[in-house]
Amino acid sequence: SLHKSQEVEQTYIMIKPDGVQRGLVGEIISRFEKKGFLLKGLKLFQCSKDLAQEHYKDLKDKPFFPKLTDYITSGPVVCMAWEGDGAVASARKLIGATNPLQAEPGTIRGDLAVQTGRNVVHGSDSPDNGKREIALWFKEGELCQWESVQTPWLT
Ligand code: FUP
Repeated sequence: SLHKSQEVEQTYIMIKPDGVQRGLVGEIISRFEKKGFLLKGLKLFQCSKDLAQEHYKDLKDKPFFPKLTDYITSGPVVCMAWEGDGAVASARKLIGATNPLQAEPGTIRGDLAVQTGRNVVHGSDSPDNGKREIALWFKEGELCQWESVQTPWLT
């Protein structure tokens, strides 16, 4: 079934509406692909307010929560599931700090964004949230079980 291959860590990465609008989809996907993680799911998707609220439920009492869910639903996002040992923490490093002005050069947010409220990409903050978010954003059958022939060169 959908969430069986969980000996291997998976992270949910999402290009937010500003990343899609600004034509940064290829650039952002490319960074995870070049790093060497395995792409297990990918789709362009317009999400509902309900889904955005569920995704960010831990932040529901924050003052910026309504703006955040408006932003995430303002246009299509790109949903991705990436797999690999240590993928969650490594993806967070590739993404950079939440505030793009504090994100290091070389990170996605450090190179491509200026506003916390328009920080172009999301990445799960724990392996458990990786599982939870992939189950939330993808339906059964939308994830592919495959092995890259490059794997022996990467692990
Ligand atoms: P991150 O894990 O880096 O995405 O950061 P958080 O989970 O803390 O925040 C989720 C999203 O809420 C951020 F990507 C942007 C938004 N946010 C704000 O708009 N203002 C804030 O002060 C903090 C976060």
